[in-house]
Amino acid sequence: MDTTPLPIFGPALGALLLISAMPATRGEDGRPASAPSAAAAPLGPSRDEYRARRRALMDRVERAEAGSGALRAAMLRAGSGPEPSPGAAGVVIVLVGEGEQAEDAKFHQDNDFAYLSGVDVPHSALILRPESGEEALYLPPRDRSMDRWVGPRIGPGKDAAESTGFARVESTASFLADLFRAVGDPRTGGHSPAATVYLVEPSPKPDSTTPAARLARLVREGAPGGRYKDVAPLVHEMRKTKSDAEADLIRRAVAVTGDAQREVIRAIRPGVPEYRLEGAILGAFVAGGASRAGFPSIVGSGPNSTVLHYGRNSRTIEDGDLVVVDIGAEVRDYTADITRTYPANGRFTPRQRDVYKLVLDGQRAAEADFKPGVSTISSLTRAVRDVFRASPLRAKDEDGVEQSMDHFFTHGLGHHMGLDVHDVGDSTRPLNPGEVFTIEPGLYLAGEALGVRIEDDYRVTKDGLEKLSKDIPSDPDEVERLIGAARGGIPASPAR
Ligand SMILES: [Mn+2]
Repeated sequence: MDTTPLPIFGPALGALLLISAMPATRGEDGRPASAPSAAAAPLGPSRDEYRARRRALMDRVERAEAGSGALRAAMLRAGSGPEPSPGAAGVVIVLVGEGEQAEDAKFHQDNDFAYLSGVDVPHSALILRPESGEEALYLPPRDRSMDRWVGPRIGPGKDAAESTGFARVESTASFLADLFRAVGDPRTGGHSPAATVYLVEPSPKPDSTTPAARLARLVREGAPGGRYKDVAPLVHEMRKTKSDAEADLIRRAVAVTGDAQREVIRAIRPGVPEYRLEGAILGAFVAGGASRAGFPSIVGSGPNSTVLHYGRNSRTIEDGDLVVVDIGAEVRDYTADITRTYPANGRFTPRQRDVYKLVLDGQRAAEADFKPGVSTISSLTRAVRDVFRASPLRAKDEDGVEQSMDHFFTHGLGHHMGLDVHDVGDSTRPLNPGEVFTIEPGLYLAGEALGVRIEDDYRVTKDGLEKLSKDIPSDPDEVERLIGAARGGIPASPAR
């Protein structure tokens, strides 16, 4: 490392070492080293889009500051405010990416950092200056001996500026010096009236060890005069609305997840362990170009079909079981989330079919009820609950008491989806064009070892909903036909 820590960093040297330019010790996942260039990556946002996101974030921060800026000017006019000192900065936005991760994990960039940069190199950072529009990306210096282990990564310099679209790409070795130059005058030990600093986790909880928390502690210690604010809500508000390029990545993730559901249809039958289906699912993900599963795959048969987040996938599927398969491929950080419920032997029993059709009716009611800019996930939940309550079907609860079916819908109807499978977004706020979310009603009759969940992914348009997963069959007749066809028309067990 060619940088000398400034004196104020003394007490925080440990943190500095953690977030500064550590040599990479293990590789990324073999995808091109971040560079979101249009030529190299036909799918996904362009570097112009990433640059526009950073500009939009700076605009949001400026608007948020407009009030407090006006106040400061008024205080100065009244003679009650502090004299701004030379070197005291205005507003600074700082984010750090993920560091190296465990040996057994593929590198996964922090979602907010990925959203603003498109860069998936460990130990990256960025500084944005809203007033001037300046932006800089910081990358670990290139290390040729490390390149032999993990392959070439982009490093500081003109090439990375070209491929990422950042105005400047510097070495992480100069990150802290640049940061404190922006945040406050280090000659005063950071005690000058320093900048307003927008950070992720600006007031970290004592037990938080994320790179963002370590950065916040370091900056606060070095520049105690700064005003520290949370940038995450502003980024999350932006992340909620998906661009066309993001929607294309989600469509790809949905398509690969559909391939995996088709593999389940081919492999499912009594006598097969749940994990064999999980193997088929993960195989389809990788074969389809997904980087990984966006969340642990749920393959729950029989009694496990009623366990909402079942994940052991260790039971052997039995004749007469329903099997809940809740899975999502992740493509360039974007995750799909699709659940289908299958009869293990290829035929629903009359009772299973009744419950299945009610769940499907609930989902269709939510689709029909949807109005862009008006509906919320909460309002759709109520619509589905009404359908379940109105059904003549009944089942017994844990105490043996007969209940209407709404009693057995024991989770939320859906959630936003994107970089996170449970993405940023509020279930009580109206869903507007560009937002992507799931509708996943379910009924869980533990006493009958009978669980059904049907989950699809939707993008809000100005007229209504685009069902992204419409090509993945959920109609019960179609599901039976497909399982039968996969077996060459031979039922796995005598029809009942
Ligand atoms: Mn879900």
